[in-house]
Amino acid sequence: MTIEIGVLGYRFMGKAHANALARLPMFFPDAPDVERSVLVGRDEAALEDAADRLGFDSIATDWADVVDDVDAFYNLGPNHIHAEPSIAALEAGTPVFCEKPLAPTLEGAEEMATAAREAGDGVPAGCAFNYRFVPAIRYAKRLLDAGELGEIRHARGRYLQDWLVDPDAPWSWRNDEELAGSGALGDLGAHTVDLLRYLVGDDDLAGEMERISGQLQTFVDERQVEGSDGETRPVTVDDAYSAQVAFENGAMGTLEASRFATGHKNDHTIEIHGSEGSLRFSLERLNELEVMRTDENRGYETVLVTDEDDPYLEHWWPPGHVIGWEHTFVHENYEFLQAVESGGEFEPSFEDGLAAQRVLAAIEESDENGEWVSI
Ligand code: SOE
Repeated sequence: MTIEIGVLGYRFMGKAHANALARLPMFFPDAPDVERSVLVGRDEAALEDAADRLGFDSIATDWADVVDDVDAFYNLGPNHIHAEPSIAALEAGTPVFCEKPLAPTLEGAEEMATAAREAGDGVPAGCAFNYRFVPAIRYAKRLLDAGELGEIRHARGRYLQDWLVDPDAPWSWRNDEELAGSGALGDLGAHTVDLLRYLVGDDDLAGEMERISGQLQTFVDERQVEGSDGETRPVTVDDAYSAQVAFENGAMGTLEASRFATGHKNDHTIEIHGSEGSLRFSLERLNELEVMRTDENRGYETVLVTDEDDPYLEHWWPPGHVIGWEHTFVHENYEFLQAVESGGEFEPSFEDGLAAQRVLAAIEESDENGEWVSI
């Protein structure tokens, strides 16, 4: 079976996923055969050029003409267009892979998760939290699931970038509540919430996030419109957020993200402390996992996660020949397309996307009322 894919969106995420689809046949020969069938967008000229560059057979300017005609629909557009096309595809029985966060609002995420439930088990609906597919994160999950860190006491995640530090950096859809829903909270915090749920959210570890207290901050409240003659638009979302979390099983959590963390380009770090040991991960050193075991008490040791028996690595290069950010998209596409071919489950699903959205909404509510909020 050749899976014909329709993709909405051809900028940053369009390129990341098109690159991943192009790499699959060479590095994952057991992956399903895939055709980059149709690229969807509004600007026909830009679309033609992107389709040519990204290897698509055709273009369409209306997603409604596509969602019922392909074997899988990728929604890689800005957050405000995640819901309607994805729901239409699911109602047509077409599997959907949607970029994160699932939606700008909790209501939108609930509607999308309902559509996925109603589409039934044979129609995978995935939320593209690509950091679950970093080999070092999979290695961390193996340690945690084996109980090697013991009782989880602390889970900490922060995602620091600095691309908006310059007040002259132009306005974009990521700065607008209508288009994005939130700022660093949804764009970056969604990743961290999902990753902590993936790593320690099981009942025998920290469990789900139960209560949260958080704050949002906007440092620069208007930005110039690129290419305009001095026109500005308001920034109606957060530039940064921080939160503290109470997990079901008593563990404590801290979360933060910023677009103003000078000196940090794409620094997503996770730290887990348990009764038997700890682990530390940084996206800026994504081939490594730092692990500390109390019974050896030698402090943190750096594990280079590039051996052939490490997750996904047998598909790439010999040990030590490190991989990068883009490879996480190859891994998540490999898993999603196998689910499409088999009509099976894919995680993270729309349920996971909704679970993350509930945490984001609780942080927004806590920021508004200044109190702890139950999730
Ligand atoms: C923000 O700049 C961003 O592109 C996020 O939207 C992505 O999800 C993240 O992986 C990298 O940074």
